[in-house]
Amino acid sequence: MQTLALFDEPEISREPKQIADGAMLLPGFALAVDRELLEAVERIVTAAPFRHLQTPGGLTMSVAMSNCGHQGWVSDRRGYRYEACDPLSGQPWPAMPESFAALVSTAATAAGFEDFKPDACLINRYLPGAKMSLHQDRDERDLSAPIVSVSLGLPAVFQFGGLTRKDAVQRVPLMHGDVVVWGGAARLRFHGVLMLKAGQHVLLGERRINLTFRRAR
Ligand code: MD6
Ligand code: FE
Repeated sequence: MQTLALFDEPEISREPKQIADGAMLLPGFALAVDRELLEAVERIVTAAPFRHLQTPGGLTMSVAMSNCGHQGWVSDRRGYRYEACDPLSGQPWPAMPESFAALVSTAATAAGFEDFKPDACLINRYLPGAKMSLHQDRDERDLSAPIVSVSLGLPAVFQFGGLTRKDAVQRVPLMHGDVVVWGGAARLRFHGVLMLKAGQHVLLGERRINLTFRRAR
């Protein structure tokens, strides 16, 4: 009885779930390649280590970040922008692994966005206590491309709002292996991540890693 009830739980279904017009949750879409993704992340952050960026307002972000791909998202006192080189090393960001590009393009197609070719992958690392305040992703030149986001490690609660900061916010639990694809009418919605709760994940221990793929240029 218990087991049957568990299989009926909507939150563990693998069915794609529409979060809003233009935004889809693909539960477990990245599970089959989770180890491969994490090995690639290890290689990338050996070359371009996680760091806590400063906001233009002078605050230090609780989420640590790195990037791979032709463009990397950075923030400092001068503002938010994309840079081709890691400011820490002066070297180009590590290349985006073929496995990332393939997964992301398949996910985008499954959500109705054909031919997504990301040039930027932001890698976010959350330790317990880290959070991301409500924001819009609007530093990309071409807002017609979707964004694909892959969650790994500890579960988090994604906040999904509207087109203005004061709009009501939905809470969407994101588990290890979940992929979110959004674009079109959802592209400029406000969103954030609630403070990460302590826990232990079998592959990542006390961490959550999020990969966010975009077309920046
Ligand atoms: C995160 N994600 O999940 C932060 N932005 O850690 C984002 O800020 C985000 O997941 C745009 C689209 C999807 C995302
Ligand atoms: Fe974002």
